[in-house]
Amino acid sequence: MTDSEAEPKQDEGPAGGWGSLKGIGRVLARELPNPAVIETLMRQNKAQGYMCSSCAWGKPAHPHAFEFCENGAKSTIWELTRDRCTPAFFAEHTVSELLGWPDYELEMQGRLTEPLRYDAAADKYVACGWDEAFAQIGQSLQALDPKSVVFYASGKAALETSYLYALSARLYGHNNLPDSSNMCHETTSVGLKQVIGSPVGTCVLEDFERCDAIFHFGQNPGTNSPRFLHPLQDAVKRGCKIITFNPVHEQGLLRFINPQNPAEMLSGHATELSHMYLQVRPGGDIAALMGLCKHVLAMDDARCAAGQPGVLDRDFIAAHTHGFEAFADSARTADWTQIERTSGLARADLEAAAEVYAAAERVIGVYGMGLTQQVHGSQSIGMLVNLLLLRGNLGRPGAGISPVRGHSNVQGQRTVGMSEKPELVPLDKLAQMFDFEPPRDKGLNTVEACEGIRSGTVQAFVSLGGNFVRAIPEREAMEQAWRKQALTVYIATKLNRSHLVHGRASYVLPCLARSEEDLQQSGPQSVSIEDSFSHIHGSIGKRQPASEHLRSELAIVAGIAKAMLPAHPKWRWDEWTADYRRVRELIAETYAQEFHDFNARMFEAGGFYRGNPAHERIWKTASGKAEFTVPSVLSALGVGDAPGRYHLITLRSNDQFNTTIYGFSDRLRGLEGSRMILLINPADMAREELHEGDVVRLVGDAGDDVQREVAGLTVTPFNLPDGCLGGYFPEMNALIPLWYHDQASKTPASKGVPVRIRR
Ligand SMILES: Nc1nc2c(c(=O)[nH]1)N[C@H]1C(S)=C(S)[C@@H](COP(=O)(O)OP(=O)(O)OC[C@H]3O[C@@H](n4cnc5c(=O)[nH]c(N)nc54)[C@H](O)[C@@H]3O)O[C@H]1N2
Ligand SMILES: Nc1nc2c(c(=O)[nH]1)N[C@H]1C(S)=C(S)[C@@H](COP(=O)(O)OP(=O)(O)OC[C@H]3O[C@@H](n4cnc5c(=O)[nH]c(N)nc54)[C@H](O)[C@@H]3O)O[C@H]1N2
Ligand SMILES: [Mo]
Repeated sequence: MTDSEAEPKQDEGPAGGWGSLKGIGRVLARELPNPAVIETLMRQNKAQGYMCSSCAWGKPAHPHAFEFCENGAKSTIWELTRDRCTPAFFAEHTVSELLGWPDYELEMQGRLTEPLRYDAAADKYVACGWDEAFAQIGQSLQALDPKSVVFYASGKAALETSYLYALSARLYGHNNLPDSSNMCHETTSVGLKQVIGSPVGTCVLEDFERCDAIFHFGQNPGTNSPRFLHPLQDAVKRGCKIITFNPVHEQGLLRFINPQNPAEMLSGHATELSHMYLQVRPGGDIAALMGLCKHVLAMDDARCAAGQPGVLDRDFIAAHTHGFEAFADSARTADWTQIERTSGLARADLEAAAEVYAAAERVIGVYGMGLTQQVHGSQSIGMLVNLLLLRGNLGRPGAGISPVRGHSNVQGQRTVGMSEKPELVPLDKLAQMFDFEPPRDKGLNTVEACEGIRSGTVQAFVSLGGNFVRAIPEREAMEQAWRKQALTVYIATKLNRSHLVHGRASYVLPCLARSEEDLQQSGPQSVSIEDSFSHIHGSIGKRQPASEHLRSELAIVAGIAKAMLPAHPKWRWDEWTADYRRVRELIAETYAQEFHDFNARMFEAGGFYRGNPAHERIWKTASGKAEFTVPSVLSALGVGDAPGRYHLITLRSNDQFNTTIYGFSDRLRGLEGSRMILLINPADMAREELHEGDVVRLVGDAGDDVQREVAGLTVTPFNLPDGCLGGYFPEMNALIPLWYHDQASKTPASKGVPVRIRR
């Protein structure tokens, strides 16, 4: 095949449809879970049910018969697999040997069954009892300076567990509480808070039933939040227009067949989702939004000059915002040539999109990692807010801003105190409730924790879920530095690479999954989580645990806390473990406004709303108003264009959940069989004299003289903007410099990574 014949891979039929059922079937056939998994799936995301452990999409008060998606089903089946990773497995394999295994094979060993301790002499993990593990971890932590210890959480653990985990860190003496949010929506927590005073989205699920237009930036619902496709489809059917900005033609934003609708399934009739699909360049969103705002202002000027009603919501701007004039000046003077070059979009398209915006009474701005994982991601969010403010599209029904969160409880963990920022936590209240002097200094976030591990100031890492070593940037250097730590502790369901890149002493503590029955002294326990729309839901696990030796995440957190801290009459670890209602009472006492009557309300259909001042047009910003901001740059990229330089975006396939690889079928993008691929458009292929199937390396091009490389990538033609490459997360993480992060929040900039292609 010649270059000109290289067919970009794409368009594998609509999202949803039969493909999603096949996807579930494949995982079912391989994992052979307990047949009772069906009962769990039927209860998934319903009141009194089990809250899916995949993404954080909202759970409606009136659910579908099957309120789960392909990926939610995969996640549940993956938890309830019959495979077991027992001490016998570790007796057969040294850690050095397992380090050579692919991530996929590690997790495929199945559920961890017993607590494990690293035995350096044998270079193996060996079984150890819970008492021994807790005692040794407690002793080691007592010997360390608390400020040199990090307590990380992946965003899955429940509110009850997260509250106790953060509390235990503060009782011990640090605020080093990064969670996966630091790699994800921290840009929202910081950037959105600066401009509207709220660190989370203002929308509730019902807003999607009323909006007239959705401006959708850098979020991929087909893969990452498939239940979002239902409200999107319903919206389009009632005439709502979706305008999408994404460098990749994601199927989930183009076409959808609802697998719950027999007529659609049989006829194959898909709903066209996006009214306009604008293939923005990586990091081009600030420019694109500037173009939209510029045209809205121009339309307003023209109408006012003609004596017609304007386009802007002047009453809202006057009453609720600050900084309008400065922003309007910057948009009016912005240069279309620069906007077109930076965004990669034509002025006519941006003007047409702006006209949709101006004609819509109610608009929602949706975004995901395409905006947050950029060096100037906070400014992109500021620009999206600017656009919404122009017509008062915040804090009223059918309008607002909607960051789509990742892990099922990542937003909730921040709500109940998992934060390295002491000012976000009611420390005085905690001091009074638990009779101690909390640490008041700022703790370490993800990037700072990594810096500390490299410099040696961080000595121990405790991990509540997740696969931190694999999720962070700068893989080579970080793995080397990781091993210098005195202690690593991993609370996990399955084996992953982080467990193998361990400290001098290391423990892997196996926990119950959310779908499993959690029996404590007072009986079966339930837990709770918060979704993307700030609604709190109770969740009950009913499946038989994967092993009799497992403990709940909460019991493990309490076990470590008890061993590491002195005894104190107010620190009732055993009592809290025996009955999680006691923990919810603590949460309700700490956060009375949001969580009053927590135990009584936790199973309300659709969840209970913990509220959001910006939703009520109360702006908790410095000025007391919503802020218009003037961006300092037009591109969100940290490193500009140069001959031979490409901007790599790291992508998720629909056959993975973060570092957990379910399989090698990226069905929605038509990519099958391998994750070691390099997506590139045919014009760039021709320029580089590359052919489909060539195997190349990517090298870092951040200009800091550090060698970064990923080799063995098969060239795959794909529909992308010029100068943009695509590759998979986490395989590409070695190419991302640790210092390459959002300027305001330090969220690693995993989209728009500067690289060059080498043979
Ligand atoms: N199946 C599955 N579901 C998941 C996950 C998973 O791994 N698998 N992960 C969960 C987690 S933790 C998270 S945070 C969410 C992540 O969900 P998303 O926010 O959807 O994150 P990504 O898939 O990383 O990237 C989203 C989109 O950004 C686009 N993009 C890249 N660069 C740019 C840019 O410069 N501008 C614009 N406008 N778009 C850009 C990409 O093409 C991609 O379609 O999903 C959650 N759900
Ligand atoms: N290049 C690049 N890097 C990225 C991203 C990107 O888009 N591109 N995305 C970033 C984002 S958004 C995120 S959120 C992070 C993800 O980073 P993490 O949240 O740290 O990683 P996960 O892959 O979600 O963690 C998977 C592991 O969690 C454990 N686990 C699963 N279920 C449970 C459970 O119920 N309890 C416990 N205790 N353990 C469990 C299993 O052992 C599994 O191996 O990665 C970030 N890194
Ligand atoms: Mo995430």
